[in-house]
Amino acid sequence: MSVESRPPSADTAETLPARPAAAPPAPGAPTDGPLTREELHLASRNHAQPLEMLQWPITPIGMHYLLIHFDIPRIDPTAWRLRIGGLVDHPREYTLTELKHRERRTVPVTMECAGNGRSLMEPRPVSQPWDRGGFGTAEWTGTPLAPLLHDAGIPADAVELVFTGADRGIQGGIEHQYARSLSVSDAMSGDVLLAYEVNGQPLPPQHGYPLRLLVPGWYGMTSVKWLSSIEAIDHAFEGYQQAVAYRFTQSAEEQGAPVQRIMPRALMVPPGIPDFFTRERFVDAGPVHLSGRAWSGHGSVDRVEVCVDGVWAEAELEPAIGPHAWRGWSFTWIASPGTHDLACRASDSSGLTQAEQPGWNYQGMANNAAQHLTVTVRE
Ligand SMILES: Nc1nc2c(c(=O)[nH]1)N[C@H]1C(S)=C(S)[C@@H](COP(=O)(O)O)O[C@H]1N2
Ligand SMILES: [Mo]
Repeated sequence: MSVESRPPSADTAETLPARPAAAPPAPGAPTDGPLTREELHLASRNHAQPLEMLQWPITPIGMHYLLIHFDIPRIDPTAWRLRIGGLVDHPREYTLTELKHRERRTVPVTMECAGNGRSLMEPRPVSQPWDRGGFGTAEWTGTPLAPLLHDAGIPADAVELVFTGADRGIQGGIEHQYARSLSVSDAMSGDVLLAYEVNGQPLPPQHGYPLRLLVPGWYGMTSVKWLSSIEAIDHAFEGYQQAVAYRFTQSAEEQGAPVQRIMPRALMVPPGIPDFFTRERFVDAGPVHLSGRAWSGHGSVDRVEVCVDGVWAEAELEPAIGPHAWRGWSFTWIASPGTHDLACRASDSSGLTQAEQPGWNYQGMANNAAQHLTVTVRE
C-alpha cells in the first residue's frame, strides 16, 4: 500500500471545500464543529513534536515544538540591542557580544505550550489546535538574568519587569508587540536565562534569534522570543498577552487567574507501528517495552503510572536530566491478542497528579488530561 492510499473520506488540504460565506468562529469561541481553515493554518505554522521523538532525551531542535503568534522577525545581529530601562537605576543597552561575554550557563529545560491539549477539550476552544505535541526539551545556553538586573539596579518601587519581543501583530483586535511580565522576585530567580544558543548552535530564527528569555518551569508564553527590551514598572503589566490571553476563564468576558507553571504530564512513545491515516497502533503479542517521559513545573515528577485496560501499575523512573527537565519512564507490558487501552499519568512532589478530565476553560489552557492510546495486538 502506498503511503498516499487512504480512505476516500479523508480530504486533503487541496480538496477541502471552499470556505463557507459565514464568518469563521472568533478565535477562542469554543465549538464542537470540524477543524477550521484558520486552525489548519496555525497548526501548520506551529508544529508539534511527534511523540516518537520522546525517545530522545534532548529534542533535536528541528523537532522541538514551535509557537509563533505573529511573524518571525528578521533581526540584524549587529544592529540589535537589548535595552534595559524603565524604573531601573542605570538604564543601558547591551550588544549580543557583550551579553555573550557575561557568565555563560547551559541548562536542559522542558518547555510546553500552555495550549497543549487544547483540541482535545470539548467544546474545543478555537486557536492553535494542539493535540499533545506542544512540548520539547532542549539545552539552552545563555547568561543568567539576575546579575544583569542587579547591575541595572531595581528600585524598591518596581513591581514587575516587562519583556518585549520584536514581533508585532494584532490579537483580540489589539495591535501590540508580543510582551509578557514577571514579578521582580520571579525574574530574579536564579534559573531565569537570557538564551542565545540552543543545543549548541545560535538560536534559529523561529526560536527567537538572537536572544530569548527562558523561564524554566513556566508555560512557554513566558519565555519571550526575539527579546528587545526589559523594562521595570511600578504596577501590574496590562498588555494583551498578560491581562487577556493566558488566563483561566469560563467566558470571553471574565478576567480569571493567570496561567503560570507547567502542570504535570507523562507521555508515552506510541508502541509498535502506526496506521498511516488513523495513527492507530499495532504490536505483536508478548512482552512490549513501553516508555516515555514525564515533567512538571510545580515540582519534580516522583511517580509515573501506566494503565492497561483500566488497571494502573507503577512505571520505572530514570533520573531527571536536570532540575527543570523531564525524566524517562518505562514499563513492560505482556500484550495479549485483541484491542487494548493504554494510558499513563504523572504525579509530582507538590502533590499534583494528572486527572482523566481536568476542568474545561475558555482559552483551552493547561489541559493535562492523561494520554490514552488504543493498541491492537496481533498473534
Ligand atoms: N516574542 C514572542 N515570544 C514568544 C511567542 C511569540 O509569539 N512571540 N510565543 C510564546 C509561546 S505561546 C510559546 S509556547 C513559546 C514557544 O517557544 P518555541 O517556539 O521556541 O518552542 O514561545 C513564547 N514566546
Ligand atoms: Mo504557547
